[in-house]
Amino acid sequence: MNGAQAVARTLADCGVTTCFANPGTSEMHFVAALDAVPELRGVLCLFEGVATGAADGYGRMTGRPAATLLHLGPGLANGLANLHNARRARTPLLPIVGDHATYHKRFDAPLESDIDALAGSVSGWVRRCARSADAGSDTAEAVAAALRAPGQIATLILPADVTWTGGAAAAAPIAPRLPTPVPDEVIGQVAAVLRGGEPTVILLGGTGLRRTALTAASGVAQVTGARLLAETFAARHERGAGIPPVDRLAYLVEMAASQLAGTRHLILAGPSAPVSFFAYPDKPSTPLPAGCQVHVLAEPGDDVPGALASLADLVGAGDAPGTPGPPQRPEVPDGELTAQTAASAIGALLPEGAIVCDEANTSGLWLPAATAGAPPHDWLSLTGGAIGQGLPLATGAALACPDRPVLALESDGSAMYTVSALWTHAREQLDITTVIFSNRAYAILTMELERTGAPTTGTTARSLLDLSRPDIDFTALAAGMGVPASRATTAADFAAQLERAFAEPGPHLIEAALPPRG
Ligand SMILES: Cc1ncc(C[n+]2csc(CCOP(=O)(O)OP(=O)(O)O)c2C)c(N)n1
Repeated sequence: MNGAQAVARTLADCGVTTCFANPGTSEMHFVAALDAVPELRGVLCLFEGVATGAADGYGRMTGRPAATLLHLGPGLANGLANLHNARRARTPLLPIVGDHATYHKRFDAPLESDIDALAGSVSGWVRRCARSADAGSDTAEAVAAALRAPGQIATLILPADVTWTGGAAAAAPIAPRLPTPVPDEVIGQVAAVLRGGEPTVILLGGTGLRRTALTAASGVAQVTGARLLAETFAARHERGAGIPPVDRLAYLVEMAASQLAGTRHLILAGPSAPVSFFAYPDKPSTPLPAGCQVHVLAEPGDDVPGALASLADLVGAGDAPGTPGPPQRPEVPDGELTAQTAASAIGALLPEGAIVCDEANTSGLWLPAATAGAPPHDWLSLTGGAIGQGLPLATGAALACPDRPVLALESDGSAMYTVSALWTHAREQLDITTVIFSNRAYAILTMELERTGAPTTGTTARSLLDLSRPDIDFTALAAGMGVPASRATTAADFAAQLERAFAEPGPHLIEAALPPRG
């Protein structure tokens, strides 16, 4: 067995069954090894940012890492923004980065670069495989590292000669570190805070936003009077009818501050303490009111649902069912197509079990309310603020859950970063409905221009935030990559096209022509 075969065999034996790949010369032996290991499915992505974003979506939905095959430093660099989002999501993910043969590196060939430095910027674990005899065991360690609770990026750098040299062997899986149980003492301290009766918010994040955790948290809120909020950009939030609803902490720091006004105690169940996304002149860096005490019930690597369940028992909410959200959908809208009427159509038609990949940005303002009472679904957000995530994320979610419909909600500017994901949607015939909110602007930045206090009247500045001249024809882009596409100009059109896309298997794209915001 050569090193590449040992890596591929070990991945499959460790339960890694998908590899999002954009290979080059140094990865040819790994590419060839995939034919010898049919349990490991290679999925071609036409840009590395698609491969890494897809692995993020896959990992969020399965709890298991996908591998990505990336070509030396430049390939990894192209994938870094979505690896950054995956790091923020705490997704288990296993980039395999090919490198020059060990003896070739000293010649400083054109693709030579500092892969270790690039990998280190997003990875919790990095290993450069030194010889083919180690390829299997290094791979098994990488899988265990990726799975280490709560999940992290574990990067394996694979020199070309390691892949083609024989004498390698597959290695057995290694048990990863599981979520840590929260000590009774900590749960007791948090229960005491809740019993104190002062205004308290429980901020839920990570695995605290799954159904069982939400039910326990909702019981705690019912019995103690604490309020629940969800972190602003959750990796995966289970929501919809029958699941206790939780509002998200707002993106804008002054709105988040008003949600938290008067709070004396903030209890963290999964997330870090909230901060403002950016600094602005004259605005605070944190939305927490002065004097608010922060208590950590559970850190991201802890057993967050378990801690909430124990807390519910301790405060006498063990049998309380929580307050599940009622089934409630908006009417199918009529009239002008706006972000608001589009949200109503989505709320009216969202299929049960849908996985929503949300990169709608400013067009997404009305989505949470419109979909709160839709049948149960998962909501995946832009965790790290690096746009260009939504279409790749949907790719991975669809491959992870082939029996569930996926809805990618994309704003036009963000879609263009990784638009080649549509080609993979078509090639793999993924059941993804993509909605492009086409407002022909970087609309959020027109708001941010004002919020930062920068002068707003310059025509050059305005033109850098405007996506017209020329208008982007997303139906033509989609058709060119094999995805059936249509354009909606009224709310009724949009609803009809959405209904059709949900009813037919395979990928579809709908360009929602919104009033221009440029
Ligand atoms: C990787 C990356 N590059 C640039 C940015 C800066 N940025 C933030 S929002 C934005 C424009 C978003 O426009 P669009 O996706 O059309 O959404 P809209 O604001 O119109 O709702 C840009 C360029 C970013 N967040 N991430």
